[in-house]
Amino acid sequence: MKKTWWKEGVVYQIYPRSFKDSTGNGIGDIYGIIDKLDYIKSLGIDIIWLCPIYESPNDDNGYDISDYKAISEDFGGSEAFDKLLDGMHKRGLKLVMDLVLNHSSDEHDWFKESRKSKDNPYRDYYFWKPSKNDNPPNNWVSFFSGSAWKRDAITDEYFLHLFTKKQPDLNWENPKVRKEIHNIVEYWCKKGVDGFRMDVISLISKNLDFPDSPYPDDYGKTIKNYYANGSKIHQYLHQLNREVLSRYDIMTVGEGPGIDLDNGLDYVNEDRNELNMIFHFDHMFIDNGPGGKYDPIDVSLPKFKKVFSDWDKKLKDKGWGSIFLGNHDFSRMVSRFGNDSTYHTESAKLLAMLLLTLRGTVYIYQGDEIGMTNVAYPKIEDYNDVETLGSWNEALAKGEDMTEFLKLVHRQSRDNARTPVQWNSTKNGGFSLGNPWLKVNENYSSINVEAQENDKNSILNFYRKMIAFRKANKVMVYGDYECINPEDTNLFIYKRSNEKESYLIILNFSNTIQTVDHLNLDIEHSKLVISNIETLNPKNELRPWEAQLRQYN
Ligand code: TEU
Repeated sequence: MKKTWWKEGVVYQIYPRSFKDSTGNGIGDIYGIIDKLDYIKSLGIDIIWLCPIYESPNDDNGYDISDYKAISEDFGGSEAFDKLLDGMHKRGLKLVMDLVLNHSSDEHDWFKESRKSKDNPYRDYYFWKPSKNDNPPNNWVSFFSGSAWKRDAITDEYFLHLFTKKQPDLNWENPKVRKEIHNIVEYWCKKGVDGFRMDVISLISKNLDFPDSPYPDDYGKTIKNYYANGSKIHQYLHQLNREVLSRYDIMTVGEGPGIDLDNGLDYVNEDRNELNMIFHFDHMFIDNGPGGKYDPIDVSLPKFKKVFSDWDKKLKDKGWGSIFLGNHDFSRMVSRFGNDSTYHTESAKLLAMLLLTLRGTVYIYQGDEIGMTNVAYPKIEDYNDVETLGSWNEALAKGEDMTEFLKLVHRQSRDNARTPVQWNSTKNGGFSLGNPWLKVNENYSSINVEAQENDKNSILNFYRKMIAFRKANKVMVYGDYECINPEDTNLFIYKRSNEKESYLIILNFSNTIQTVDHLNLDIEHSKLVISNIETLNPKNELRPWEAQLRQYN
């Protein structure tokens, strides 16, 4: 297995809007990030992934880019960016930019031209189709509800938008589009950035026949078979790699709906020269019921374990995994996979131990290092996320019980992860002196960075301990992984080992005491290295949400 910096580094993901506001306008910005670089460094982080900071009308908070080479003035513009990059490199931190190349904003110059006329030179930068019997060209539905096609009055044709109607899909079939994209990637490489997270990269090659999906009620199947993994996806990624990426020492991680165990390795197989890593969602959609995200089911621990075990096996020889339990698109990990009330601290630390003892590159989402939790705003008007609002309006139109639906929003909204970072117990959790664009979670007075800095047993200091341990013990990065108890519904137990050392990780994912005697773990021949509960446990049993990292003699 080849060893590289991006396999060993620990990544910290920043959603800039919610990180730290330096101006008082209620929106987080680049100077706010600069202000916190020493904090990030103090965690033991090596790499920062920044969600989009380009010029954007913010229909989807920056995932709708109107100028790929300009930094948004809201965030401080290019001067702030140069200072950030410089400040990071001086501290030995690497920067991964988020690139949204499947679609642009409808306010991008390309689209403004494209919509003007059918023979405009930019027409084929996007997908335009005539109506079908006065209806959209096919039955495709947008990720954010409603048809994926919008009729444009100027030429009376429809354009494709798999996300909001302000995010028209770019036509990668057009060599000119690919050239523009290569040029953008090259621009940022030359600026000195260290990598890219490529948004919905699995969607860039479309089925040009645009057939109706035969599974209108099974969105996951429609995505996998019709939107994602198109016939030219690997050709395009390979070309991007050959012509630009391969000339720089950078890391790439492609994000993608529709990426699964059948096709995942092809994106990252080191013999193919495409991407270094991917984000799949097998564990992140694990609580989606038949009706999708707003039809949630309980998380099954055996299924959860199987996702990690299957992917480890799939990627261990020729690929490399991405280990994450949350990001800006999902509920908070401690609220989803842990227990954010009675066992908040224990379960947040247990999840930290899980993240930092699996094979793959670890991604930590801002605020998870202090155990930030889901929020429950009292009314829909408090929410901002386009996906949440789309689902809300759809439910409303269907005549659903909206009091019940608000409870689902509390559980599932992407805004759960987007509430401002809780720095201290002053106004707005120290995020902003102004009016935050999204309300701060009220629990900031008890859950915040400052309080945890002062507590040696805090979640924050446990993250520091786990990151330091991982970096000092490369067996946690490269060592073999073996799950001991795939079927158990309460405990997640696995080994990490190489020729020289062997570790046992025991995680109690339940609110009750669990015993391990029946498992033949040979615990007598191991010593406890790290535990998430300070008081010693004299018995061979695991207390609720107890996590132990043990080393065999
Ligand atoms: O997300 C893609 C994606 O798969 C999400 O739409 C996901 O299905 C959903 O959020 C789960 O609730 C990426 C970005 O991470 C997201 O923030 C953007 O909104 C989206 O692409 C469009 O660019």
